[in-house]
Amino acid sequence: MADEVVLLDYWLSPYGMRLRIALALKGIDYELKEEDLTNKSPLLLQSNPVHKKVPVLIHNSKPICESAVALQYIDEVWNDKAPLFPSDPYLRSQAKFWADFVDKKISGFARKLWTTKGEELEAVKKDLFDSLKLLEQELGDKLFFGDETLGLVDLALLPFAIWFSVHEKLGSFSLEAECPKITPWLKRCFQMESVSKSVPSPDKLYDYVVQMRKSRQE
Ligand code: GS8
Repeated sequence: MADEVVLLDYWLSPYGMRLRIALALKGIDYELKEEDLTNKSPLLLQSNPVHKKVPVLIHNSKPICESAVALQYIDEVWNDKAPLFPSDPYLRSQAKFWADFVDKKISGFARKLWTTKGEELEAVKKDLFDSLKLLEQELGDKLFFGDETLGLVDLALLPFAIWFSVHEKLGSFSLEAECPKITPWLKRCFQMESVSKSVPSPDKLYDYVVQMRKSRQE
């Protein structure tokens, strides 16, 4: 039976972006169903009755929820190409640790950067840079967190790093000065077709934010 793969997603979802890149790296054809998160489809509510969130991967009619779980599923089912998890148990544990760090620590900054001001914002930025510095240490001199190729931690961090780049462009902070390895790493990621064809670039998101701000002022 040919695989039937459906992705319930929303184009701005950082978690959905992870799965889009993973499926592209593995060369899996899938049907992308864009959700309206203000009016969720019956299929989404049925497929993810617990959290009612995107992304949901549906493989041969079976739903897999939570991006971290779905990434592991993708890597196990389509294991002939582009491994996302290291095969060595210790290295695998470390990749899971840092992907979990991104979820617990880094993901929250995306909202905080928009919703805080003044001194509170300065503290948020400092906290973000401290966290990204830890990730820079983990990256070390490697091309990607997955070494020569994209791996779990690259996919976990990339969608949030795109937003940090947008903040940099908006003049909110200087990511390049504070965390000099993150921007070149992000550029390297975007040189890969699996990334550039799957997720909006920082420039596209920047234009989107500028447009949104303009339309709010009109
Ligand atoms: C997070 C999914 C999520 O927050 C994962 O898949 O890793 N831990 C989950 N999805 C958001 C869109 S991205 O901000 C979502 O579906 N929100 C809709 C809602 O909360 O109603």
